[in-house]
Amino acid sequence: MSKTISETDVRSHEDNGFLLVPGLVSPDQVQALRADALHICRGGYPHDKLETMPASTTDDEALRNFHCIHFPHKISPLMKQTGVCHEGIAHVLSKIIGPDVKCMQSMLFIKPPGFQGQAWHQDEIYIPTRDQSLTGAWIALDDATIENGCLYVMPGSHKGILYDQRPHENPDEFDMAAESFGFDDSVEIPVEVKTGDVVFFNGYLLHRSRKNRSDIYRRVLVNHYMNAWSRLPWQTPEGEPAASADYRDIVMVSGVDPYAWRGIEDRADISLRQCKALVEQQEA
Ligand SMILES: O=C(O)CCC(=O)C(=O)O
Repeated sequence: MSKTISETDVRSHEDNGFLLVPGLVSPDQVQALRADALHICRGGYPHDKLETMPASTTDDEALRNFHCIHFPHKISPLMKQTGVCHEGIAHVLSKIIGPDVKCMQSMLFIKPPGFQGQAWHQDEIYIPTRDQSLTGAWIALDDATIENGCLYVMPGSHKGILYDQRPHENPDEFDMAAESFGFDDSVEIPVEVKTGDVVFFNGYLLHRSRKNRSDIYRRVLVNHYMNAWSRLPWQTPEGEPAASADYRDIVMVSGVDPYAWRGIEDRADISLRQCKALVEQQEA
């Protein structure tokens, strides 16, 4: 039986733009997701972007190559079943988004020791839903602390605008993604969490994470969801009318798909943000 959340939790998410649900993913499920993350990094799922590593490669050697793997659920049935479609996560989403919920993206952050975080941003800049229902579910596969680069949020910022972005000037702290600017960030708070906790956050919420200054990996699976009734004009192929565009490489996780008649597409492929590339980029 999945954990249920209270009306107070739902109100808190509405007011603050984020909600921490402790222990939503069980220790067994975390263990399976960690093992699967390692399997992906070792090239265990055949894919031209993922080199198969020799059996002699240590776990550390396999993991430390990767900062983030986008769309792991497209190659791993476990990332899809246990991660994207997690029953407890789907239940919480059905309360904070609405009964009908779809997922369009997953991201597996490995974030090894010494590697950077993400500068201030809002996820709706990248994934623009029509009804502002974009919601991230940030699943901690390790304890996330200030030292190893936990999430920081600006409570209530989801009630504001989408801010402009610019290149940031702190490559030691943040990776190459642009930063949002034009707001007072003095009220940011760190969201330190335990393994198995899940942080839900709205796509307008300003958030960032800092460099991993510990010797512990900070593994996180982040999946993005939205109201299934809102079409998603994202990654629209050239020639498709923008006004009615709807990204259909989705996974339904709760309720019914109002646009089922449009079918499901197979568009997204995994992409890698590799540590080596980041190091070389910084040294260039
Ligand atoms: O966990 C992180 O380092 C950043 C995650 C993030 O920015 C996101 O999921 O949008």
